Amino acid sequence: MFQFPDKMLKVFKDEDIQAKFEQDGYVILPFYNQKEVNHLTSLYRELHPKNEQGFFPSTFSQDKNYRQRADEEIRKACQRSAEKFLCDYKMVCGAFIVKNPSPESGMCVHQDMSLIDESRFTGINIWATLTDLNVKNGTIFVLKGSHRLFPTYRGSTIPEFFQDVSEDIVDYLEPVIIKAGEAVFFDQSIIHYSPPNFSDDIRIVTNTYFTHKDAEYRTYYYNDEHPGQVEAFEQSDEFMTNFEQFGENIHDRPKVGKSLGLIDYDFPRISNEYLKNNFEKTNARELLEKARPSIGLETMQVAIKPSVIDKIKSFFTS
Ligand SMILES: O=C(O)CCC(=O)C(=O)O
Ligand SMILES: [Fe+2]
Repeated sequence: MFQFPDKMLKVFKDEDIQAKFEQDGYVILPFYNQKEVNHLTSLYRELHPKNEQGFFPSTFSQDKNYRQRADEEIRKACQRSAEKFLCDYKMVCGAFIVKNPSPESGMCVHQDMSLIDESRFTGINIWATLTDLNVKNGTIFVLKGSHRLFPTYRGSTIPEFFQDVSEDIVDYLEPVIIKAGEAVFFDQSIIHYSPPNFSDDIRIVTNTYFTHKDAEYRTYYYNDEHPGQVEAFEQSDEFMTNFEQFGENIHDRPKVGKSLGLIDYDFPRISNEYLKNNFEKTNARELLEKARPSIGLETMQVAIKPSVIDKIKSFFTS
């Protein structure tokens, strides 16, 4: 088990932005200019695999060239704004995350997998949109402040502390409504949800992962042969771009990285009562209901609980 640091190592130049990020677990900032939006949109159209369907992050592609070109070009495009807003950071991985219109294009309520030692560092996504976002075309929803509820080790094999209430969490979420070029910077440990894209157009965002310059990559693995413990692995900075187990063998023990041994973990769990006592209700459920097409509702159930597909399809997800 670990404790969060009392004070996060500073990565935002501006004190107010840093404080807001620490408090809420996310902050919205203007990020790409029109030229950068146009460049990345063309790049996506040039590079992406033609058979892509539903929810599709480039880090999921079997095509290493696509993954690497996307990574390089997105990180380059991020440089201007990253230099403006950030200090003492390293930008580790850039990716496209696309939602083609489909009831299957959502991503369940989740936290992203741990990628660093969170007793010292914070892993942050710059989730920047190339199109205007709204509830219908699949923007994300966040549970404000949930990044600091419990220190967690997260990975596809590790039970989530909110697994008994993932359906109830929807009543407390807030949508992130941002315009093309804007970004939400969010702590990877914040609880978030990404509903399906019910619009007629493709939704393209870039996601760039960064952390403090001194942080090293860590991933965690649970196996019931060791109850009450998780195994930590040291990984290289290229882990996200190169990891090949995001497909069907995501639940296997990692085949890359160096084992750092077993760590005690108390596997926290929360109840609906806990949510009621700690969060204010929002109108998220109503917004989500309204965004669904009015016909065929039974087949358009908003997938909130993780399915096996959800578990294997995301790259930033545990
Ligand atoms: O792009 C999205 O809508 C959310 C993706 C996400 O949360 C993830 O890949 O972990
Ligand atoms: Fe995520």
